[in-house]
Amino acid sequence: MSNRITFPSDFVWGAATASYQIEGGWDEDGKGESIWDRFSHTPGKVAEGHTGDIACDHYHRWREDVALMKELGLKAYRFSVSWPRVLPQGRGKVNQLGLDFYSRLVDELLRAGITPFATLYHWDLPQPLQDAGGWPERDVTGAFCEYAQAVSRALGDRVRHWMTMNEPHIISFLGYLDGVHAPGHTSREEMLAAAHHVLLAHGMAVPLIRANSKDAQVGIALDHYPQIPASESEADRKAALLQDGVLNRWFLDPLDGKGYPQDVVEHYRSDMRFVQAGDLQTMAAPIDFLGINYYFRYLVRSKEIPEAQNMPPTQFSTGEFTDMGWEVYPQGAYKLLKRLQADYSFPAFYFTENGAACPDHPDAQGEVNDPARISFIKRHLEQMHQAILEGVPLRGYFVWSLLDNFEWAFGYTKRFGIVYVDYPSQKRIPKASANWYRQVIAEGGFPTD
Ligand code: IFM
Repeated sequence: MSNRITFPSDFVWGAATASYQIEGGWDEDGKGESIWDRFSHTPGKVAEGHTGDIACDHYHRWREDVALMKELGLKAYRFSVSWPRVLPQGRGKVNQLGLDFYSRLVDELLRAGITPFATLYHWDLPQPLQDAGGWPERDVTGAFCEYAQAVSRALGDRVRHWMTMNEPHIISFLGYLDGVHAPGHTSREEMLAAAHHVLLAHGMAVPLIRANSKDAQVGIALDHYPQIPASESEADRKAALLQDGVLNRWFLDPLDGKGYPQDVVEHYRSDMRFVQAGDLQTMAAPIDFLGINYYFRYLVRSKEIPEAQNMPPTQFSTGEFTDMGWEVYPQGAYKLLKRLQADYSFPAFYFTENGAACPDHPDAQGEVNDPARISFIKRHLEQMHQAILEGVPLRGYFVWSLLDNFEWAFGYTKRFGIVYVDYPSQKRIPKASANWYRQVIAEGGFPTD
């Protein structure tokens, strides 16, 4: 006999995307160059030389994409605004045509009964700001405030749900330490300063958004990685704790008013000269929700810490993996929620991203069957449901992603969408997971096996 899982009736069912990954129109209507335009146009940076120049052509197909969302029964849509579309130079003169694009999108969403969740920064920094030093330079925080003002003034009468930043850890680590994301730098000091200024800019922007958007719900989306010691040994447990500090607590603690975690400060041995009086207070501006982006865990085994990265080595367990090589670990969703509730004071949570890359292809009938993705989402939702039953204030779930799209350094070689995109024709084909998700939304849950 099968049982059912039923989510609260006001649970927000959504899907997420990001500007650079889907929009295309990279130099249209006055849009300025972003660091991802520059990076992807630089040979050797992105798989197969792919760029976001056209992407899913959402800049032209937004109306049809909203119709698709409606057809799927989505209650909410998380998108990001392209900073250089709105402020081509990063600050100064506003490009009205850029703002108009998002204004039309929001109107269309509302007409379709879909609640817009807007993210201000999902990695497409205006190139002129990078030329002036980028996130490691404190001045960028002022530019971000100008941008947050412009967008929240224009959309704040209709958008109530806001996220300032997407994944400060990825912005700083992959962009300024590992160099695999734009702008491709490899400096520990730049990484630390960038992370600081991203959190600071977030804190500075929160009151601006509130001033422009009545009754706004303001949050930030962090990428989270449960750190599981590979054994019970003291060494593995210590390594897992440190890595939790590096990847999770470094961002969570300051947002929650705890300042930077001391064990990690000592680990970095940085002079932290980028921290100025009042910064920690600004970063801890009260938020209404924490966005959780969750994909996989780390299984941590202690060895010596490689000085170059200053990170303990990690080892994934064997088992089930997605096309990204990421381990499928649904229990992480439950563990994360319980941990965040126990250790922090955020009033509510949304799963702002979760999903799987699969090697999807249309079959002879033109259908795309993706049972692994359905299974992935279903098992993660089961874990979230359990956490809700135990009192965790999880308010909604956004699958990553609505559409197959530009997966950063992997270009279009990885498919995360519940909707297949045939890039040459730009045809959208809802995958089996989209049809499954439609039913889950309509029924507010699903049968368990
Ligand atoms: O595609 C990304 C997204 O832009 C940010 N979070 C993780 C996703 C999958 O890698």
